[in-house]
Amino acid sequence: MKKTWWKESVVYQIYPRSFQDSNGDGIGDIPGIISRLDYLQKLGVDVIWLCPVYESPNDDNGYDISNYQGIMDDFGTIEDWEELLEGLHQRGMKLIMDLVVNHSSDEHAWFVESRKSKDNPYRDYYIWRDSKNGGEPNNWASFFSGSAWKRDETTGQYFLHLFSSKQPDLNWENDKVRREVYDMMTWWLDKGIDGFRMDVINLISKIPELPDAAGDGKYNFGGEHFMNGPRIHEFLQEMNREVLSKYDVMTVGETPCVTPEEASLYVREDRGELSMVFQFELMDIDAGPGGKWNVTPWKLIDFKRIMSKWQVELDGKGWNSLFLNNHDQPRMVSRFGNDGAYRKESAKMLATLLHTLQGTPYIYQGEELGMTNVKFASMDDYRDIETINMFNEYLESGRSEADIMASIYSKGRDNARTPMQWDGKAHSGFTTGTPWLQVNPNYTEINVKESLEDPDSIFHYYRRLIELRKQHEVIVYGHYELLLEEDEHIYAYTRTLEDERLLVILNFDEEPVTFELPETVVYESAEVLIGNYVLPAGASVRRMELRPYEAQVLKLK
Ligand code: TEU
Ligand code: CA
Repeated sequence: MKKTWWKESVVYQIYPRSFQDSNGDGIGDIPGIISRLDYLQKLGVDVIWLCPVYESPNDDNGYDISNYQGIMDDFGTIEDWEELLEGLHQRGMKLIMDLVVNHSSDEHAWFVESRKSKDNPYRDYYIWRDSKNGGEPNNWASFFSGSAWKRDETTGQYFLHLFSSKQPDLNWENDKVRREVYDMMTWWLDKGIDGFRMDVINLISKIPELPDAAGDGKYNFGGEHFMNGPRIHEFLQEMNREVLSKYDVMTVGETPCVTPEEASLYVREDRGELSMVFQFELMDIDAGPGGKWNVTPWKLIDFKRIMSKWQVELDGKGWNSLFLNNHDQPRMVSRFGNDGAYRKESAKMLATLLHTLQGTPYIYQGEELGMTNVKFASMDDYRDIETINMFNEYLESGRSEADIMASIYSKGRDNARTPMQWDGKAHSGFTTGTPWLQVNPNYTEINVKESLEDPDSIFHYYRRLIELRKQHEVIVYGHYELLLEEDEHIYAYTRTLEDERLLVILNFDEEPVTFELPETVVYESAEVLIGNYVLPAGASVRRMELRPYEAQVLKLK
């Protein structure tokens, strides 16, 4: 496998609205991020992925962009942004920007023009269709509830919006749209950024006939007609040729619903498309038949099967991204660990997994503190458009409020978006004003200040994991092999690179459990690289009594 800097890097994701407010308006901003660069450097991360900071009316917190080349007033100015980039580069860190080009805001100048008339030069920048049988052009559902179409009064035609009605989908069939996007990307790259995270990039090529989706609901998921569509690889190869190939950058495509076979088409090194993709197979592990809100218990056997499948099938072909949460997902310690009695142990155990698989690890802000999900008593305290739309739709369909709140508590996107917990002072040191979204009440115990002071904290454990990656090539490039496939409590595997070998042992249970190393793994000596408990002197790796959520990484010789 070819060696590159982005394979050896650890990425830290910043959701700017919730990271650090600098001026007391309750909204995180760029000067706030700048004031925390030393913190990020201390953690040791290599790359920052900055969620959208562009001009936006904030229907979807910046994922609805009204000007791709301007900074949102709430977040600061382009000069602030330039200072941020410089501050990162000075500290040896890189910056990747969010690229949201499946759709724009309806307040973008292109759409303002587009909706004016059927013969406006910008009409074909978006996807317009006539009504069918007096209703929408097809039966597709929006990801954010209801139809994916909205009728526009001016011309009587409908426009497509796979997300909110303030996020019209751009028409990638139009050469001019692609040219505009490539020019805009070039403009940012020439400013010196180090790459892009590409929002729902596998949705940009739709089957032009836009056929009805299967299903008998009023609106149905139409993914088969717009995910990994007919021209997707042509578009990405063109983007790579015209733009990306001219710079030494990393790209990560957000690609929901891809299999490893499909993913390899995006990331195979001989294809010239993307460095890696975010796939969501693990994120779907607790979704029931009705989708993400229908939460069902997950099993470790399935968890291991999914992780192993991606580890094995991409090995030697393309690069994995590794994440257990982000700004759209619940907090990992609440979902896959234990956010009660074993919060610290389980957060460290999950971190051990994240940092010892093959791929590039992504840390979502606050994860390094073991931040948890939140339970607000009232819907008035929620801000996320997906959550609010779902609440209204489900309430109308007769589901009980208690039932819906339970779904929100375990899956709502605001779980990840509560402000960063810096210290135990009012509003966790995030703002001196009123935060746009309330701080999780557990900030008095879980915060940066406490974590920096405690040598045994989750933060310091992450710091050591990141350091280890720099010292042992096997952590980055080693081949993965699953052990104890059928074990319902233990996740164990080896990583091998020539004569270097690691053994990773993780107890996913709150009960102690006995680990027995399969006879097939032969070794002479075992040295502990990192663990969340101290191994008793003389402990044997052949047979170990694992404590609740114990994690050990051993170097075998
Ligand atoms: O998310 C796309 C996506 O498919 C989902 O994860 C989705 O947001 C939702 O949570 C499904 O339940 C990206 C961004 O990460 C997200 O924040 C945006 O809202 C969305 O695209 C639209 O730009
Ligand atoms: Ca602010």
